[in-house]
Parts: sequence; structure tokens; C-alpha cells
Amino acid sequence: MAPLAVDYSLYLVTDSTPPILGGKDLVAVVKAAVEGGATIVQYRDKTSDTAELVQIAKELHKVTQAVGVPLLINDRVDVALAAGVEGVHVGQDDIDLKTARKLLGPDAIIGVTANSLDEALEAARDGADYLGLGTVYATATKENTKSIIGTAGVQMILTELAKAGLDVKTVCIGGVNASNAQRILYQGSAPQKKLDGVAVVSAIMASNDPKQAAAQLRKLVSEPPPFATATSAPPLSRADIVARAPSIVKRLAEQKPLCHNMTNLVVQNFAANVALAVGSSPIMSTNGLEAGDLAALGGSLVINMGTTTPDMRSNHLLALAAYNAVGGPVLFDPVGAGATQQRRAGVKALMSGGYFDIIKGNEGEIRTVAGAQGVQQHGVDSGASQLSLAAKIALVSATAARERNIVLMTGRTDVISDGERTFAISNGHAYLGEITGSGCTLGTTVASVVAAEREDKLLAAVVGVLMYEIAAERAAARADVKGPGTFVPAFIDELFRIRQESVSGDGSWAQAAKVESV
Ligand code: 3NM
Repeated sequence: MAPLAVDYSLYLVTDSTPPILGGKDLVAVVKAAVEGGATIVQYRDKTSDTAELVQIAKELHKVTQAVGVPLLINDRVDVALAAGVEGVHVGQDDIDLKTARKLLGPDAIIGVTANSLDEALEAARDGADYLGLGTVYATATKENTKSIIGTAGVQMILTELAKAGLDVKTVCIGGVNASNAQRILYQGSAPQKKLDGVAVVSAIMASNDPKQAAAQLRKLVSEPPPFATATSAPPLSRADIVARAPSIVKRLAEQKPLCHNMTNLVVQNFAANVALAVGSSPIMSTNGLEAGDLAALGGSLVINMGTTTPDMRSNHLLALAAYNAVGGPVLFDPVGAGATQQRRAGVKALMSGGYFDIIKGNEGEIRTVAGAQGVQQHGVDSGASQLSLAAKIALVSATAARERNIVLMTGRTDVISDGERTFAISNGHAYLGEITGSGCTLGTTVASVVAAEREDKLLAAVVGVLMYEIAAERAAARADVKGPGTFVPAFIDELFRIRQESVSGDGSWAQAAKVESV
């Protein structure tokens, strides 16, 4: 077995091809990278002749040895032996692990690429020191990758390795860069087993300043992302929620945080009015280029995928990155996610492009987010429910655990979970289904509350749902409400009234909460 002290946190894989290395000198780039903070290096060169490989490996080894960083050779045990480096990395089509171990001995570091659970389990059982898990995201650096497994695939493999009691080290590879490294470590890790690092090629090798690129990545991988939830979730009962909801709504009203809505053309005005009624300050900017300035103001963001266009998707991705960078809460409303190919692709692009603190949708939308095959929504409505309450609870909590966020599935009974704590909420009124934008403006309400209560985002989201749905019940019960048309203004009034009551210390509205821990 290899020495225990290997630091896998920033694993550099080299590439000598012109599209990546450009006109730079390989040895100089590696020197800069290890000085910047790369903790382990793999020399990967699929084209040079053997004599040249050995020569370059020796030069690289001088550079890595000087800073105490291990050097591995991709695929070629003979080159590793000839250059006297610390080990090899083998792919599934390379020399097998057991033979490599026999040739290199017990102290060599031997890593194996694993694209699937079976490959990972086999390599770990056969004594690999570490696994390279991937491909996380599609990458131009290696076009013939086998399968794109995303953070969900990485996390699943880690969970199973932990269950099998295999404590092999792991890094993940494919499309990792400074914009996503922290999120990939966060969402790719499992509760029982964390990733030990990220492996990158182009993020360092293609950089004009590889030392700075490595230093930036090293700093990023040593810290949790700004949006990470720090502590393990405290238990939460209905009584806690009812007791705390009014003070959270009061805080929202007092803070009046920005609620930035990138929403569809249908609901912009309604969403802005709902934000005002619940106590946040709405801005409806769809320009991704100004999202950085807005994110700095400390509010939350709603990304609503309705009436989407390719241009809007780019703006959504810019805004998502801006809010993720400062830890500003982001709610994703994947409107009509299962309705068209464009929207299914949109869900994938957004979910692999950033972190959503909360994903809110109807049954069809959440099933699409969860990855169910063959979900066909007819338009943006969910259609007839196909899942029992128990199945909804299982799906919502598993998806939240996988994404390490909060998932809210709306319906006659709403189900909401952070992967550990799950609640069913059955407030609301049928009129909400008779007006346009009720789902979208629920997103605005939840995002507004989360902007004011960030310690426990699940609690905040539950309070948002309750405020919204109890206001709907109160509005529908009014004598002046005769149908959906008169319901809308009364509903805005009731949201406002709940806010005013909370501010004045009357929290009785929360007694109407039909929420239970499930
Ligand atoms: N192996 P970049 S992906 C070398 O999936 C390699 O096994 C992969 O390059 C795998 O960091 C990959 O530039 C290339 O995206 C990763």
C-alpha cells in the first residue's frame, strides 16, 4: 500500500496536445502548477515514443520531487519503473491493476479510472490506492469518455463504496474547473464518504498562468462552497414551525431583502406584487450580466424556466454563478420541465451549471428533475398524479439527499425535504389551481423567506409555503371573493395581512398550519 500521506485534493493530469498546452513548455507548466498548489501529478501523454516518455518523466520528476509532490505515469508501468516515479494511473483498457501492483511493488501509488459502480468496486477490492471517478461533465479534453455520470453518479459510487467498507481514496474528473470545483466536491460527496479531491486537465494545463490557476483551485478545494449548509439539520416539529413562522415573517418584513426574479413572461407583474406583499423587494431583471451586482446586495434569486429561450438560459447560468459565488440562495422552478426536449435539456444544463438551494415544482417537474425516464407533461400543468404520497415522499427526500439541497413537490399535498427531514403540507385552496402563476409566485414567496432565514433553509421554505397557502385559504373564505378573478386581489391582501399581523406580534395565522413531519 502507498504511504498514507498522499494529498489528493488537487490532482493535476497533464496534456501535451496543442489545444490544451498551446505553445507552453510542459515541464514549466507542471513546475508552476506544483508551486501554485497541485498536490499530485499524473503525466498523461498518449503520443510520445517510449524514450521520450522516460526522458520527460524524469524531468517532471525532478520538478515534483523538489516540492514533495508524487508523480504518476498514465498507463505505462515500464515508464514509471524507468523514471523511478511514485506510481501509475491505469484506465479500464490499460494494464490490469494486479499485474501493475506486482511489477511496481506494494509502495507504489496505483490509481484506476472507474466510470461505473462495478468498475469502482472491483478496483477498490483489488487494492487500488485511489479511484478516478467520472466522467463528471462532458469535456473537450477527452472526447471519447464512456459515460457522463454527473455529481449524482459520483455520489452513488461513494455511497456504495462506503457500504462495502472500502476506504479507497477518490478523486473525480471531467469538466472540473474553478467555477464548479467546490460544488462538485459538495454535491459529489456522500454523507458516509467524501471525495478526497478533484482531478483537472485544462483548468490548469490550458491556463496562461498555471501557477495562479493551481493556487486558486487549491484554495477553493480547501474550503466549503459559500452556499454549503454548515450544520447537520436540527429536528423540527409542527410545534416548532408554528411557533417560529411569525417571527421569521416579521424578520423578512423588517429586512426587506432583494428577491431577484428571472421569471417567465406570464407572471412578472404578479410575482413582483406577491414579493411586495410578503415583504421582500422584487427586481425582475433577466440580464445575467448585472446579476453579479445584484447578488452582492444580499438577497435571493428565483430562476423560473417558463417561456424559456436559449438566450435566457445563458442569462440564467450567469446569474446562478453570481449568486453561488456569494452564497445567495437560489430557487429553481423548472416550469414544464417534462414538456419538451428543450426544457429537459434546460434542466440538465442548469443543474450541472450551478447549485440550487431549493428546487420547487409539480409532480411532473420534480420527476423530471429526479431523472425519471418517459415523463411527458402536457404543457406546464402536472396532469393527473401518478405517485402515491409514500412514493412522493421517497422521491422528494432521495432527490434532496442526492442534490444536497431542498426539494419541494407541490400538489394537493405538498412534500418538502432536505434529505433528512421531510414534511407534508396540506394547506391551500382550489382557486390556486384556477389562476395563472400560483406555482411561480409560491417560488417567489419561498425565495423571499429564505433570503431572511438562511440558517435553516428547510424551515424557511416550509414557512414560505405555509404563509402562501394559509393566505389563499383566508382569501377564498372571504365574502367578497366570488371566484378566481376576485380571488387574486384578495390573496395579495391576505399575504400582506399575514405579514402585518406578524410584524405586530400576532402570530395566530400560523395555527392554521396543516404540516406534519413524515
Ligand atoms: N479522463 P478536463 S475525463 C483524462 O472520464 C480524463 O476518465 C476522464 O479534462 C475520464 O479537466 C478526462 O480538461 C479529461 O475536463 C478531463
